[in-house]
Amino acid sequence: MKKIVGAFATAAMLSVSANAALAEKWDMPLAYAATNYHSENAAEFAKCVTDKTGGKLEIVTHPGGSLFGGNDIKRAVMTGQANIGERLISAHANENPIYGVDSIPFLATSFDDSEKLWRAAGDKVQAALDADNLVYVYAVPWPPQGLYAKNEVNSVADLKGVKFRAYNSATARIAELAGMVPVQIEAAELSQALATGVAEAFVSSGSTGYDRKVWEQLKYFYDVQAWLPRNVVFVNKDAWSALEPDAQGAVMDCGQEAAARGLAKAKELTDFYIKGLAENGMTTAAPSDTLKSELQAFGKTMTDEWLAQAGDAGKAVIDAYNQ
Ligand code: PCA
Repeated sequence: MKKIVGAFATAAMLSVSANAALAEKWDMPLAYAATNYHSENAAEFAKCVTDKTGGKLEIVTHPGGSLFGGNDIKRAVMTGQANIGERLISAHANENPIYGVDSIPFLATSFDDSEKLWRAAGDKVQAALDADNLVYVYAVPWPPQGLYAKNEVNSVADLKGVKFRAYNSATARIAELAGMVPVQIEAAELSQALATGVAEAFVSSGSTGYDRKVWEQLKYFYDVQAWLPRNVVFVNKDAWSALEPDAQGAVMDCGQEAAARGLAKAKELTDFYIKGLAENGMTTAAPSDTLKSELQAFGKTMTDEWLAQAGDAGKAVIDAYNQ
């Protein structure tokens, strides 16, 4: 009897360890706050994959830059330090201009146009990621980008010498064109940068201003609607290749759902965020005609610069978008 129980126990233990060997856990670094809709959406995506694979592939999100800061997430996933991650892709436009296609000022300024642009750029973005040892899963836009400032801004002259928080090369270039002083800061460090005077203005969506409670330092939000940048979720290619086909299918299915859900959330929350800024004492307004036309002139310069950098591939994307 004892022997039989022992044999059963051994068999049970073996099957447990066999399952354990099959089951995989992937850590998913996220740069933005746990309560931000991108992070909540990623947590739902992770649960979807875990459920669909019956726990064979468990994905665990780490929001707020807690596992890797925003600036380190892409490299971490490229090198397999994490198997999956989410990153503001335009922050990598210095590596490949195609990553900056979503941040060309005044090219695509509405959700619909931003979707159209992303469809036009899709193959090229995926190819760029592939060359970086990454597999594209899904992307979700931020709401349209506006200008945050401490003091009233009626024209670009009012921005001269201001310390400006940049999050990618497009925002840094705007700072340069406007005679501001750019400093690259992740959203997770934004509140502190404003509180200590390291930054006094920035371009972002209502979402990030709301998340970071920037009304504690800044008083003005101009709803410029300059572009809609994206967070992209990607997987390390070697980790991807090692997955069973059904797990790969689960990741892509859940990714497609996440793209649609995230887009709907972004649209739904756009006004809520701007109202939130106003309710907390900020002046929220459209930019003056002067400011708008000056920023549009920067947009023209930056479109030409982007096209010069991105060559034929870039031109093909813009042509497809304009069709
Ligand atoms: N929020 C992010 C990127 C764009 C946005 O709306 C940020 O400010 O870091």
